[in-house]
Amino acid sequence: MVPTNSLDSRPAAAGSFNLEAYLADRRLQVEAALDQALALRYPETLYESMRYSLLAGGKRLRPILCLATCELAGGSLAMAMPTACALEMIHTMSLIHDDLPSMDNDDYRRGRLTNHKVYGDDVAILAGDALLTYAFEHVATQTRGASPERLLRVVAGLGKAVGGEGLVGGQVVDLASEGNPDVTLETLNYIHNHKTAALLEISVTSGAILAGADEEAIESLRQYAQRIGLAFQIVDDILDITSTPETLGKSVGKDITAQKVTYPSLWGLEESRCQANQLIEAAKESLAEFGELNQPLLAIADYIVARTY
Ligand code: GRG
Repeated sequence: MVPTNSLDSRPAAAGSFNLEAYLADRRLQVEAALDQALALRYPETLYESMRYSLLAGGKRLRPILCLATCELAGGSLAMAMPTACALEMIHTMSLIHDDLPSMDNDDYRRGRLTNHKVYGDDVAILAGDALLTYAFEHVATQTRGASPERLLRVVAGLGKAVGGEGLVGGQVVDLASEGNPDVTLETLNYIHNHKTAALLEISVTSGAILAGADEEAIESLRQYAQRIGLAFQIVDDILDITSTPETLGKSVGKDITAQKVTYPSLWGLEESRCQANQLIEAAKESLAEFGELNQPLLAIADYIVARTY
């Protein structure tokens, strides 16, 4: 049976798993928690700008992964929800900053005008800063039912995923590589392991850490996350070439215009799809020890390569 809206629903049993219903249910719960976590208040322009991007839709993949691994490890959705919301706040702030004229310079995101196009660069930068800092405050003050040691480990993991060893480091190397046709596969992997996979990794491991999973399980989940993380980025590069602005909700063809080396530019489209599929198969193998409880994570792995946006 597909889980319902209950805060403590368990993952569906093998063979009967309905990913579409599962994702829809989890998105609904994450949307409600995000809306509640970030009320409109003074100064209104700042909070409107934060809510504009945070509540603009998106796949909510990072929070859903965190909730899934918390359940997998025997925890509740309620226990992981503040971390799940924080992951989405961090992801959203990185999109706001990424879209700025001094970075990727995008006009559209999630099917609507980018934050700086509506609120101006100054407010967009500050909204990103406020979302980032609030994410940490929210996890630290709102998490219930996890020990202080586990909570501290999650907070430290979030910090590492965001900073110079994570998103920021990846973004700096990405910007420095623009227009350089000699970027190697090693550099490309560095960029995306940091820009994309690092946040997915803490999304996957944080839920399990909060629930008290043992180190072996956390390590298997880390391996799963690193593999889906790179596959996710390969698919992102493919969609930038093959999709439309209507489907993606943002500009397409950006990588070619910015003369970026991407997986398809190194390998071609067919080999890129093949590599993404291989990574997904390897990711699924990392979950063998979890038995039937691994159904949501297996299905999410398949979804990452099958997705159209
Ligand atoms: C984190 C302090 C700090 C600053 C930001 C701008 C920046 C540093 C990093 C860039 C990070 C970035 C934009 C990575 C790309 C990751 C990616 C593939 C995003 C698309 O994710 P989806 O498809 O988007 O899950 P939705 O809209 O569905 O949530």
